[in-house]
Amino acid sequence: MEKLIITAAICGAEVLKEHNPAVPYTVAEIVREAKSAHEAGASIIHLHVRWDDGTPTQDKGRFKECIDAIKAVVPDIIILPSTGGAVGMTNDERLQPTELDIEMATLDCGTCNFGGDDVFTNTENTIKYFGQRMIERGIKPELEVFDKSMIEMALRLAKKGFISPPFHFDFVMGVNGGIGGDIRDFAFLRGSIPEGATYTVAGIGRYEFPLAALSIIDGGHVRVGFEDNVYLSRGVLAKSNGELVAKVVRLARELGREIATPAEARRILGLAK
Ligand code: KMH
Ligand code: ZN
Repeated sequence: MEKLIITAAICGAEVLKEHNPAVPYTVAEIVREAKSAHEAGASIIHLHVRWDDGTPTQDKGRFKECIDAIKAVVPDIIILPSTGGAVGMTNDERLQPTELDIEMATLDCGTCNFGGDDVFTNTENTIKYFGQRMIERGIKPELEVFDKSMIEMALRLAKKGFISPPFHFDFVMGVNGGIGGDIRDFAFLRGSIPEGATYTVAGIGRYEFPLAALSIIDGGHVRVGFEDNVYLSRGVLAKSNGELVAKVVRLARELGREIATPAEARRILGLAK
């Protein structure tokens, strides 16, 4: 079995300091959280950025500032910017980080309710547009799927040339509007991706660590972080993203799975560098 790639989703667009005071907004806070996650064992940082007041932005300059600042402290880490941004942003607003020198980016493969009146919109034409951009820029997409139909959408668009193999999926499970986070949900998604594809699992809220354990056993990879969950255990806020990553490392060690370095993650994912 390959070593375990741990992605830290350190910031997100929706989670606030009101949920956990350690949620990063400023560049310095984002660097602090990326460093803590890297030191604990993360090889990928899934990056959203904010203005200093916490407002989510896809501003290219802000992304560059954050990426440069992270790379100055942890030069080898893989940065995986979001092209999802926040609910309600336009496609071109969302695509700004793809204008930078990045190895990977998220590619959201369908529309999903996000609670209340929020709808995270990704039409077929949006997915084609984003996929095409990533092919042109040599950026490997992480295929974000919030439901099983989104795997089918990704594979259909791959046949039409908008997404290139080898595929790397992120099963985002337990979103209010997407697939649940139980074992049968995991098995359904896991059994629906093609042979040779890699995947990571991002369990939302209380699903984070049970799904991490399943993925560790199954040979998949794991995403944790404040974007998905702010608790280390029931009622106990994590002090940092590093604490969440460290818990995955402990689970992996107990289950006999080694942790991938960024260089090993690049090899496993077929990244050029
Ligand atoms: N914040 C969500 C609306 C991604 O990063 O691509 C979208 C999201 C997915 O977080
Ligand atoms: Zn995200």
